[in-house]
Amino acid sequence: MTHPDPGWTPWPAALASYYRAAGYWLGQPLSQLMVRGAACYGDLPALICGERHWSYQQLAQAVEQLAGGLLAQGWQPGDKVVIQLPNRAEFYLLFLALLRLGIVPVLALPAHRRREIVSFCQQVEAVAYVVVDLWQGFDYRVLAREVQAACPTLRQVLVLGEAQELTPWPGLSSPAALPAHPAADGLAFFQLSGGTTGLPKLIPRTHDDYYYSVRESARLCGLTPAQRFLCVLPAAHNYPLSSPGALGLWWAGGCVILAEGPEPATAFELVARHQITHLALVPSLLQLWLAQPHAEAHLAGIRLLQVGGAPLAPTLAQHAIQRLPACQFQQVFGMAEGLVNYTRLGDAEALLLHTQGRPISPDDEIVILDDEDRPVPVGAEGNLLTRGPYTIRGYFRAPEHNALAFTPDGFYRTGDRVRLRPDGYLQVVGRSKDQINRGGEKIAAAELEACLLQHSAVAAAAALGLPDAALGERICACLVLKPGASLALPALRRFLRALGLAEYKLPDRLQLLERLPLTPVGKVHKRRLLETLQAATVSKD
Ligand code: AMP
Ligand code: DBH
Repeated sequence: MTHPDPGWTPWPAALASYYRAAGYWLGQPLSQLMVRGAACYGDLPALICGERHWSYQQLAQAVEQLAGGLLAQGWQPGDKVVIQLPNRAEFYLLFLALLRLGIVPVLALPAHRRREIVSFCQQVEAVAYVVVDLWQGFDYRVLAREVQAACPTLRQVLVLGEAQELTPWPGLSSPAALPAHPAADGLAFFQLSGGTTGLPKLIPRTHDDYYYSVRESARLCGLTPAQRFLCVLPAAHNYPLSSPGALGLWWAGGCVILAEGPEPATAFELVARHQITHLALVPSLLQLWLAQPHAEAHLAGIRLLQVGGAPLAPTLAQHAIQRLPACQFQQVFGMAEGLVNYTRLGDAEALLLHTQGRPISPDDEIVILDDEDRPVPVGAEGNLLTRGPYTIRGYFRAPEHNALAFTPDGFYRTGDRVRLRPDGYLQVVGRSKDQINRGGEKIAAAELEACLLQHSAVAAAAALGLPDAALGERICACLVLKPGASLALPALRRFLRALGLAEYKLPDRLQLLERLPLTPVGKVHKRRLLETLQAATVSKD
């Protein structure tokens, strides 16, 4: 074989044939979703963004035209493009147009900043970067110029809105003969990992594997053309994109309505205006929404309420079930690396309250191991590892990290501590990975620590997730300062922002310490540190 190393690990050939034979992998690229949508659901509403509406037919056409426009810019199949757009229709149009062309997008989030975007662009050698002009007071064109200066492979920055000297969003009147649809077993796009290392890792998803997870998710969530899904989480995130998310809705013939954000008053207004029937929330949002006056009246039309992305307290789940009796409640425990678990419609309340569901596929292999990689007894707590028809076999161009994050036989070490019940349902009890889950947003402690250590006043640093009633966890930076140095939280946050770190990764709290507790091998003893901080907080109360 003379192919250059693609940087990602395909499934072994025997397993791939098995997944095809089992009907999981159809040999169809994700771009078929829109072709099929136009054929099956033609004039039904597919997408609403503000005052703009698209039927399935119109959406398919708009995607083809945008693809033509991108070809006219000189973009080519196989190119890598970082896209960073807020919840606007153009995000989906661009994503689908790129899939149609076999151009591989990296799905950055609007919250990402220079440090993350430069890392994505450099890792994939991106030829283009797509942003909006201004959003929530932030000028992405300024960011784009900084990114361009750091990334020599970037030939173009495309801007939705006022482009200034950058390239404007291509006009939709560029009919062109499009190339053939891409190969289904090839790389479709990069999803992002919350990560556990110093730099964010990229998740290579193929057409075959993602399409399978989307179809099955739509089926087991009982989606029909009557479903109307309000997307309030960032549209590029794996959960609202595929579990079953917008793509699942389009498989089933439903309609996706975009909200710019999860703010309850605007979301409730959209729920009413568009007769929304389906929501996908993280626990902190569920709590916030239910605390609003007349929440149950606002949400009375919801028929499917999904909650996932972070641990959900059974009391909050119970509260939601009681207050929204006409609604099916569902827990979702998923990861952008693949494996997604759902409680099933009609499951007993005990399952809905106390489990995070079971895997999508009968061929999702689940093993629970102790810290020495030995199987634990059935029902005992341990580390969750998984392998299956839509779980990646390795991060992109990360051989050293992959040797730790995957077993030699291809199981992904999720870093989640779980129990596997005899009935096949999982309960998430914690995590072993050094990650903070702040309201569903994942922060790799190592990445934050690497940034903290760049401050000239800092001698040693540890980032911790402190339990928080609203967000699940908040970020605490525990620092040992150099002799004579001083540092306060606002200045620290300014420093990290200037390093180009995303806002959601900035510490909520700063704890100065004389020294950090260490384990016998000299690593920071995070459990002890957490216990010390919690004890100190309790004694202060
Ligand atoms: P990522 O790998 O960045 O996509 O984040 C996925 C991680 O989010 C999982 O490995 C879990 O740690 C966490 N997560 C997702 N859903 C849930 C859930 N329902 N309950 C607890 N943790 C969750
Ligand atoms: O947290 C996640 O990453 C997540 C949660 C629910 C996810 O990727 C998913 C469903 O697909």
